[in-house]
Amino acid sequence: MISDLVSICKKGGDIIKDNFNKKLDVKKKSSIDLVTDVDYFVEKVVKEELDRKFPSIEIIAEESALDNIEEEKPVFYLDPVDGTTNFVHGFPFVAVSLAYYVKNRGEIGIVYNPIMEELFTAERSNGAFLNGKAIKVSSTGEMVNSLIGTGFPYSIVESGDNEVIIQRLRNILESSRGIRRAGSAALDLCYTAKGVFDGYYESGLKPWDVAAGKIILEEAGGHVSSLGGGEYDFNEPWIVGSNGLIHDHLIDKINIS
Ligand code: 2AM
Ligand code: CA
Repeated sequence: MISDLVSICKKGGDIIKDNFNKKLDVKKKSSIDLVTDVDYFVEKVVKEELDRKFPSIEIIAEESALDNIEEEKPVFYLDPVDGTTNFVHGFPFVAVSLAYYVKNRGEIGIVYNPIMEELFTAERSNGAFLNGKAIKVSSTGEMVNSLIGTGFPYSIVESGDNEVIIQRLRNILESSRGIRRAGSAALDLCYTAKGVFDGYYESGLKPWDVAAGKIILEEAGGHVSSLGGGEYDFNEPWIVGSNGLIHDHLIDKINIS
């Protein structure tokens, strides 16, 4: 199954690559939440291919998600373009993210960045790979030696009260080597899996943003949790991922509200 899914993601990725740095028709879902015709087109092509190969498996995809999904059933989570703002602005941190879940448990995760030609893959209990080579998380054990990824919800503009978000940033800035805000949750999780980031946290995400990256990070030896440190599920407002070693230290800095 995974090789079929990789081929399908590559088809989607080719469309992203062909349209990167081209003039795009950009629409707004909210004041800073963008969508382009490429998001819709990649989603259409990937969904058609999935339907053809795996007709009985439900697909939950960003641009056509329904509310009444039975997540107990086998399901694909698809984000056709994760990092749409990056895509629109020509920042090359953009990916197709596809995951296969059975009974709410991740079985396969694929995150493909066609611009940087990075294909992250993982199957449960079989390790995580970047372009076919095994990857694993960093061995950094202290916050002071850590690079931390994060992201901010699109609602940050409307919400007005962002003091807690700023306080978390302050805590990380004052305790780590630095913060990166790269703009793709799927790739942030993969960069934690690859040992580039030592930890990552974000709120306000949807299943298709994190479903694939979560398996990849776990299979690379990392740990994923809620803000309180308990098990992460898609209903949790916050996701925290790390190499495992700094996990509690990271939570200590951000679990402040
Ligand atoms: P997107 O590019 O597919 O929209 C940036 O911080 C990351 O968070 C991206 O992966 C972005 O996904 C996602 N993101 C931010 N706010 C979001 C929201 N309200 N709903 C879904 N995804 C969001
Ligand atoms: Ca998207």
